[in-house]
Parts: sequence; C-alpha cells; structure tokens
Amino acid sequence: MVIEKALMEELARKSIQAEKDRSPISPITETIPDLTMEQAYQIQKIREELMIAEGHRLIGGKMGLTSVAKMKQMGATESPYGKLFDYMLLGPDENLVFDELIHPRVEGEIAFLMKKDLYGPFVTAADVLDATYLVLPAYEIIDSRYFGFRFKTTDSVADNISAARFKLGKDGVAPGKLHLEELGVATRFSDGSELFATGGAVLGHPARAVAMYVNLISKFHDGLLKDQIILSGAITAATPVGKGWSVRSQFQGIGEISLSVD
Ligand code: OOG
Ligand code: MG
Repeated sequence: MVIEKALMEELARKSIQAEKDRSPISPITETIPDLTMEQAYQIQKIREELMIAEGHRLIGGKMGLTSVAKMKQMGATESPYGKLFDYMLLGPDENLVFDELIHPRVEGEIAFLMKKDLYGPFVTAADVLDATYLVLPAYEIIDSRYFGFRFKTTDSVADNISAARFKLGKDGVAPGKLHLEELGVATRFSDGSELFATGGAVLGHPARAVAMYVNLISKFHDGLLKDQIILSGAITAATPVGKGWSVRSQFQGIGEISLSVD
C-alpha cells in the first residue's frame, strides 16, 4: 500500500506522543498490515526530524536484534537500527526513573564511541574498529510505545526500535587491545537472576553490528560521526525491571556498569 507523506508524519507524531505521555498505542500493522521495512524507516526518519525540530540533539545510534537471544525473545530475524538522542543518556550515577517510562526492559550492550566519521554502504568491521575511540560497557533501557511490547519488526522500526534511555560505564578501552568476540559479559539482577554471554553473541563480533548500522543508514545519506555513540545490540535477552530493582554487569577487560531503578 502507498502511504502518503502526511500519514507517515501522523504515525511518527503518534509514536512521539505515546513516548511523552507514557501511554501505549496499537501497532501500525493492525491497520496497515503490509507496512514495508522501507516505509517503516521513512516514518522513523520523519520521527527523527520531528525530534530534532523540537530541540533534541542526535548523539548516535543503535542496532537491535543482533543476538540470537534477542531474536528469539522478539520472534524476529532481521536486525533493525534506531537513533539515540541527548535526553536518553543517563549520567554515570543517575538512576532510571520508572515513572518516566511505560514498561522498561534492560539490556546489556557493548557501546562504541567514535573518533572518525564513517559513511556506508561498504563499511567493514575492521573499518569500524579503526574509527573507534573507545569501547564501553552499556545498558540500554528499551520501552516500546506499543501495548504489551507486541509488534512486528516494521512497527518497531517506525517507533525508533523502542529506544528510551541508555547508560555508559565509567571506563572504556581502546578496541585495539580487545578481543570483543571472546569478552564475557556477566549480569546479575537484585532478585538473584543472572545472565551470561560473550561479545561474539552479537553477529559473531559486535563491530559487525556497527558496520551494519553504518551501511543501513547510508540509504538516507547519513553517516556515523566522530563523537557519536553506537549501541551494538543486546547480548542477552532484555529483562523487564520495576521500581527498586538494581542490576550490575562485569564486561571482561572493559569494566563494569550498574543501574538502579527509582
Ligand atoms: C527492539 C529493540 C531491540 C536490541 O538491543 O536488541 C534492541 C525491541 O526489542 O523492542 O534494542
Ligand atoms: Mg538495545
């Protein structure tokens, strides 16, 4: 189905409004079942432009569904991208405020801080490592604007793939010294539950996810820029959290990160 620009803008505004009001909406595919990935990215792009027009600053990007654990959890096989804005970044000692979100889930991720601009569509994992200043432990807090976190990947793409908040560890390491595919990430929640995986869970090597991001955004002639941050996707499944929860992770050879929920 052809979707007029005006309808795309309306759909982008609904997702933004749902985020602001903490009030979930129905997936687009309930009314437009054949929504294509291309159309979904066009809606996401309009959403991005509206956010920037409101005064938010674009500070990086994120890949999603890059590990088998996440793909299984969401029942999807395609890895989509989204964008990160300044208001999403939690300070090093800042807590997550549950009441600002709808149904937050926490994900452990490897973040990359860039020292050079990268433009696709022919960027490789080696190019990414060469353009990376630091690799850091990160948590992403996703918060789908759709009821019950239920959607198709196209719906999620139009909703900036659930991006809501993220936090970086205090220490980072230059990538040259690391074997990111072998690095273990151990996470422990305050209820005693634990998750473990290695960096290789993300497409065999997390730099591949970053390369994929750069190559995908080149369709809009966008690049991954110096000083931007990119999250390479959840290493393990996302965990729903509530008020009073806390979580701590060790990223072997990089550092640790923790988060509490108020
Ligand atoms: C889509 C976002 C997935 C990740 O790291 O896999 C994501 C979703 O599951 O809501 O951020
Ligand atoms: Mg994520």
